[in-house]
Amino acid sequence: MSFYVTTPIYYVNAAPHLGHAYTTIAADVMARHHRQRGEDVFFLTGTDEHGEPVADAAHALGIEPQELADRNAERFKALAPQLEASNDFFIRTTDPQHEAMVKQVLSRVRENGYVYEGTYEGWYCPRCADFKAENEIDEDRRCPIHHIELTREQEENYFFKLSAFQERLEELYAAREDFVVPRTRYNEALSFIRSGLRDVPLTRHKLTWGVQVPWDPEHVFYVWFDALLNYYTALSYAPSPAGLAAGGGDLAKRFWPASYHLIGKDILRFHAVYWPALLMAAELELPEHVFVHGFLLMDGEKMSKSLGNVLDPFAVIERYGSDALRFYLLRDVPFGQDGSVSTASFELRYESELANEFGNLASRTIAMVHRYRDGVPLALAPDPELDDEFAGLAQEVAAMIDRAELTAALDAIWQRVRRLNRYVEERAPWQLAKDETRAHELDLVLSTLVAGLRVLAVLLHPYLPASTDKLLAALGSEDRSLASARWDSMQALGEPIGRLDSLFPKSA
Ligand code: ME8
Repeated sequence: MSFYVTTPIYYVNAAPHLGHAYTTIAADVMARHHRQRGEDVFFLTGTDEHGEPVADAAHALGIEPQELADRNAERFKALAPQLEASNDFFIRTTDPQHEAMVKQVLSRVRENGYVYEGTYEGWYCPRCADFKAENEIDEDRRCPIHHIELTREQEENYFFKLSAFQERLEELYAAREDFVVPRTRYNEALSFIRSGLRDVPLTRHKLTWGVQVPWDPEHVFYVWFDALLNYYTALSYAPSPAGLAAGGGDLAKRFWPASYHLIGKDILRFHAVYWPALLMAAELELPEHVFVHGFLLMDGEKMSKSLGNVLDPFAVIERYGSDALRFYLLRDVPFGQDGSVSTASFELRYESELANEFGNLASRTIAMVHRYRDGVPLALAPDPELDDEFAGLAQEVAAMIDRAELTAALDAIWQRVRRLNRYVEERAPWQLAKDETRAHELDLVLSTLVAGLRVLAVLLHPYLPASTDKLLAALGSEDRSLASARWDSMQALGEPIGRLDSLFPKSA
């Protein structure tokens, strides 16, 4: 089994912000979960460095686009490890291997008859690097996303014959109802297709900052075609990730087509319409799923670098740690929908859930095993009273993550965190410890808590990699595999457990 997950490649016209961190975190949760299943995983992220948004930002700063790209690509690259993102490769679209492969694939698209010369005229947003359809434009001719004035552009271009794929795209959507998820986004993409596809510019000749068109060096490829192809080109030169290596070193054989492209709803049309059409034109296999998440909102507006209302993920991580940020974003904003984020709701989740519910459960369990049993829980099967809630949990979570329901899966796990907290309260081990005749009951409760914590730590590992590593180490368990989180095979190891510092200190 192989699993290939991608994030969008981010524009280097400015520094990374929380919105970028969000998609990267979500993709990382999926990648880590699939590795826990023993699958051969490839997780790709990177930067989109060509096109007008980058060229304009560089000129505004009085520097060359390459210099700006180098500067900001470093910041995006640095963000990944700070988020604990386990990406296998970081692609930059200025990588010469990427550029060479873009030329090769788009030349094939032309040889296959899907490219022609023509004149394009339309309303253009330089920040989106996109022409807007008439029905997207409001009366004052502003970009619905950036609120800047659109410009009327007319250009001699090469065109991509998107219209030739009208029927095949409709067939694709009819045959594969989970090609785009969630459903609302599928419907949106399908209605765009049904409204009639028009050909789109494939090249630009007013710009020089891009991948040169091999059959006409006066032109560069329109940035979106160069960018979308990253998902494919990366596999031609990324180093092989450690893994099962089925199919040898050829990553395209091992991982293509992608299992999931994760994207925000702002770039739906490119991924749900242009991308499959382009792949058909290049005779490449289509991805299994495009998952479209919503926007993180602050004060009701989409956070974006151009609007300036950004919340700095670096600052949040420095104070609370990356796990807290990962947890908050996937817990508080239902994955797939828009959601507001704020420091107040962040602090509430941190205190009430991470510190009080999970952190406390872990530290009091470990403290009780030390206090009452000198740090050695008995090797007993866990209390059958919890079977209903814990047996089958790993499979339930896996099924949800298969559908990219990351918030629902986290919620299912969290209900069991709460269940285990209730179990402690109901059984009151501190009372049992006072009565020698109830020693066996106490052993059962302690073994059950240790087993329950191990299940929770393994299942939470993709969401909270740093703190669950500490917890599993304290529990004496090196195993992170999903199989090790099966309740029916679970028992305390009968080995001494370690000590644990507070996982989520309140004074953070
Ligand atoms: O569009 N909420 O790059 P980009 C949630 N280079 N997610 C957000 C967000 C927010 N407020 N803001 C950004 C591009 N994102 C192109 C992509 S792909 C072949 C080329 C995330 O830097 C979300 O994933 O504008 C969104 O789709 C992406 O960042 C846009 O990043």
